[in-house]
Amino acid sequence: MGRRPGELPLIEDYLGRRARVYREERAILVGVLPPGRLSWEEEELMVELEALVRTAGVRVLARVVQRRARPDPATFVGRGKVEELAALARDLSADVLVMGDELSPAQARNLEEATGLKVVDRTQVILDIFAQRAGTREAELAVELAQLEYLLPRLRGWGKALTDPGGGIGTRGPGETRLEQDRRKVKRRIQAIRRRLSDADRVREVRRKRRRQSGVPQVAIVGYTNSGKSTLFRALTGADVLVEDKLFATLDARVRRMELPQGRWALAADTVGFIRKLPHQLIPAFRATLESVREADLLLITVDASSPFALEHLETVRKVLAQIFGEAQLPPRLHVLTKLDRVSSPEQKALLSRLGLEAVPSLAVSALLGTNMEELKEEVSLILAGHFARVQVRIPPGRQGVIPWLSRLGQLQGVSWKDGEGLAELTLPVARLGRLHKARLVVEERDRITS
Ligand SMILES: Nc1nc2c(ncn2[C@@H]2O[C@H](COP(=O)(O)OP(=O)(O)OP(=O)(O)O)[C@@H](O)[C@H]2O)c(=O)[nH]1
Ligand SMILES: [Mg+2]
Repeated sequence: MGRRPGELPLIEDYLGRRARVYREERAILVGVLPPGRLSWEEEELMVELEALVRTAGVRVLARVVQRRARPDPATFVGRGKVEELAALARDLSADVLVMGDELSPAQARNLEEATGLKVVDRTQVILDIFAQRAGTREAELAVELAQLEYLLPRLRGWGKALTDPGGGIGTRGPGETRLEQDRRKVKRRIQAIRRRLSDADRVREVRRKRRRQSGVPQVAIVGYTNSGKSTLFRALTGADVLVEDKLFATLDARVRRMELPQGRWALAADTVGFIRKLPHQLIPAFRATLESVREADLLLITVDASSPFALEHLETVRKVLAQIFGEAQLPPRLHVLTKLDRVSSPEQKALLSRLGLEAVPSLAVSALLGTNMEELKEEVSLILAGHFARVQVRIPPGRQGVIPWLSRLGQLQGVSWKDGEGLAELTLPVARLGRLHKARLVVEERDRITS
């Protein structure tokens, strides 16, 4: 991101190489779990952490899980484990410990001092991925804000590093300690970013209102990260969006028109992937996604049917949706079981049929090969049928000029002419019917389907 003169340095300038993970680094992953839990919890923690770390580009050498009732307040893992980690890191020539949860500033500092290794937590890894991937100015600002909020309470914790000579960031005012000055600068920058983001919010608000007023139903594609949302979005809308076998390939909500059978259509939104325990600092960065989810008339929930953890991912998605909607009622949902072409083993097939037994209706597709995509569109069209009306519009002699307008208003299925008078068959959003009446056109509703 291009920094303007006078703007505050990035988080890296404060924390040095502690701020981020780097491609050439070699990592040991460390998690703490309560004793005797199910293996899925371990998988959930460690597999996801490994995927995150790999997405950030770092090599994973080992995973270490300690079973204890709760993390040690001073060093996260127990004292004995600290020694063990230091020895393991020496053996493997590892240089960074990646922790499975967010550490307190003191825990991170103590652990670093005790092991002589760099210590990075899950939040930092996620922030790092977001920073690498932010593609719009708004996303960049939201990520920077999250980083600064993470940094602020840690300025004290990293006191030693900051007072090291050479790590300088500007001169000190009289009577002001370096720490106070840093904190003030960070806070000022946080305020400035918040102001700029609220401008962006206003722009988005206008766009959102316009979409709502258009009366065109909105479909949000949501799901666990890497479940195939963008691939499905591309297949449904023809839009050219980034698809990658990485977590958080998509960072902002994109909206495109999606054509449906029976002359219907919808506005589809691709969204940021859900994961378990998203760092709270990142919630503003998810705002665009959250809004398109809340506004949706239909949620297409993608589930990677080829993943052995498909049911668990679905559970995570369900929890995130419950958080987003709170007391409000969820819109209609459809589970789209993706990557059908990869489902081949008996275990995978068994899982696929279990997924089909969920309370929410489902359809298995391969967006990559196009399998069942027409069926999916049919299904979506059916669910959204209530948003559309099919009408006949009488076009009085001399008013042929309205035809281009009609075809912008809806899908024009055809016009027949008799004695200079036209009869247009039109499918349009119910919310637009009033515009026909306003244009003083005589309308006969054909088959308004309500579902
Ligand atoms: N074989 C197969 N691979 C698929 C299919 N759909 C998606 N993929 C692959 O799965 C990976 C993730 O796909 P994306 O569409 O980027 O997933 P996403 O849910 O948008 O991911 P994030 O934006 O990172 O949360 C990519 O490597 C895709 O090529 C499918 O139907 N079949
Ligand atoms: Mg995506």
